[in-house]
Amino acid sequence: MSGSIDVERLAARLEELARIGAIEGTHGCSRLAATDEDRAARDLVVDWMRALELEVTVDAIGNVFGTRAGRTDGPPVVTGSHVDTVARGGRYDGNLGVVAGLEVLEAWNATGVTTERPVAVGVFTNEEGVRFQPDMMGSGVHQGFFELADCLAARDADGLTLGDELARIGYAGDAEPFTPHAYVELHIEQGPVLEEAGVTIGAVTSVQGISWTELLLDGQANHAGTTPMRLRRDAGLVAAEIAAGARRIALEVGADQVATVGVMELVPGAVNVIPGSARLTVDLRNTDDGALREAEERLLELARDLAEGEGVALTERSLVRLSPVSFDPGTIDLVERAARALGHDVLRMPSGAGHDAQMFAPNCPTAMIFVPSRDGISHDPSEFTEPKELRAGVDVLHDVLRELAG
Ligand code: HGY
Ligand code: MN
Ligand code: MN
Repeated sequence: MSGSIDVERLAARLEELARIGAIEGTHGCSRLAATDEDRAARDLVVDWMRALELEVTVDAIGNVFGTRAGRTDGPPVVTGSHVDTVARGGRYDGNLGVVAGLEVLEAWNATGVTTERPVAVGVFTNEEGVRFQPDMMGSGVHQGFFELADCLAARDADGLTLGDELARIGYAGDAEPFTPHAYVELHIEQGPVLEEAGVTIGAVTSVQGISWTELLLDGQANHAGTTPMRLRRDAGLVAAEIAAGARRIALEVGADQVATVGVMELVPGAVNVIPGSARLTVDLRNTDDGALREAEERLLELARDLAEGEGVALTERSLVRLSPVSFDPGTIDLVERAARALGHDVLRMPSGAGHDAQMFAPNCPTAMIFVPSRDGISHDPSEFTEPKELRAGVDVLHDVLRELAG
């Protein structure tokens, strides 16, 4: 830990970021990827980076890196996360990892610490995948998992492409991707595990598999009053039955399986019109890839049967499919050792959420540090983590980065 870590300064920066796209009357914010709010948050972080005399670079998918020189050149140790949020998000998801990385570098600037290797703070484009799919897009392109051209061509609901939007907000860069010496990310847990265990630090062992599918249903809009039940081709009914079926499949597959229908749009969406079409998304996740595949197959089989039974056409589109990823044992050990040396309890645990770190894991020693989420809530404005827990997370990050950077 460093005496120069200032958790009030860190909290003030989280507050300043949270004011960008603030949701009235809450502590949360709305900052979808490549919107004006995302630009404002990026600009603020770049200002902080410049004030710390970091070398600021932007790559072709809009990832921003602030790099502090080491005594030698060569691949940097990277930390960081994302500043884009879900549509109604909290202030800690992603933002904590960026601000904590800057806090560590600021403490080193203040105390004249030098490191063998450079250390960079990354701000990765479109981690959330809400406006443009897939998620973890910037880190995925950076680490060669997603194709740059495909991601720049991704379109939002209004048909705007990410490439055009990055150019519009001034974050279409040309910095070359690179393989870090190591990657460590501080993030809120976003679930109930640490809080229920009464433990402050999570040493994350892996990220579970993620499967997102969009289902389009095309039936027949008709009059709600004059159309006999036997003549209906009700896309809304099929959408609702799929959502109920997703929950049943998750419970039947059991263990870590989770299923979420987060988007369900019925058209025309009028009280007296049978929905002619529907768009829904299904988010399936599991730590076990085989079980996840079983859940995916059962969900699609159910959707096809339900659609056929109602005479509704079904179009399936996979939005993202990521297998479970394990982090580096040596780096996980380093996280646990650093946390225990600081007097914190540590729990080894998988991550239920996707993270930029999972894109680095195949290419360099990678791990994550979790701090608790109050009531296990995240992806909601009420997301909260105690200042003393923020402090613990930054202290562990500091010591881990110091060791990795030499
Ligand atoms: O969906 C996720 O797990 C991440 O927040 N993008
Ligand atoms: Mn996140
Ligand atoms: Mn998130």
